[in-house]
Amino acid sequence: MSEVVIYGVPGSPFMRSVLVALEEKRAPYRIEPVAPGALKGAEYLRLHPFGRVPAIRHNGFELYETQAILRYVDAAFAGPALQPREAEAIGRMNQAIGINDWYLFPLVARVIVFERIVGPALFGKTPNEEAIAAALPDARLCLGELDRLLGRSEHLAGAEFSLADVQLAPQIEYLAATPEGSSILAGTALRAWLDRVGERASMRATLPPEALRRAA
Ligand SMILES: N[C@@H](CCC(=O)N[C@@H](CS)C(=O)NCC(=O)O)C(=O)O
Repeated sequence: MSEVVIYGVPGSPFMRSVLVALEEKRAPYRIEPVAPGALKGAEYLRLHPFGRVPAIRHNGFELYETQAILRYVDAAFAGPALQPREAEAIGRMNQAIGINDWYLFPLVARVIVFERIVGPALFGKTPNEEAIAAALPDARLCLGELDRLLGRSEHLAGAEFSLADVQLAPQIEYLAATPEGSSILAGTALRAWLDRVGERASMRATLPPEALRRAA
């Protein structure tokens, strides 16, 4: 089995989702770290013209966009299926992934996690309290809606662990480490889900670098 090369900034929650999927599949992989300052450089832009992480190369095949990579990994490797087969579960999985990509990451995590954790730990910045306060309504909406959709299910798409959990858990784990995320999640089913999913070997094996964990 040839290894997957993952290009990314260690600590990126999107990159961690890819690592979690590979761990779940027990697929061989190697991380090729990219410095944040190199993301918009000519060399990296050849691999990912939008200058984001992650991107992968596998058997000469190059791919970027986390959703696409996750589905590729699920199709390319044996091991437990990471996508349900039943229509409603497929719908829920894709809905949760959409909420992440359109609302949770750009409107909430990108602000609160950056201001509280990434900025101070990696760039020595002081949190911008106004930006954090402005993101709170979307944080309540996103986490509240994910909590509602999860309901009494074990996982986001229903009974089975799926790409929805793979995509959302790294993002929500970071948010949960901020005072704002922690307070919104307190006592919710989503908090219990995060604790359950966070105990999986794939999540334990892919923890963010120490500097980011210390800052949380
Ligand atoms: N749609 C992309 C989003 C990836 C993304 O935004 N990654 C962040 C790191 S977590 C990034 O590359 N940020 C660098 C930047 O915004 O310049 C995906 O799903 O892979």
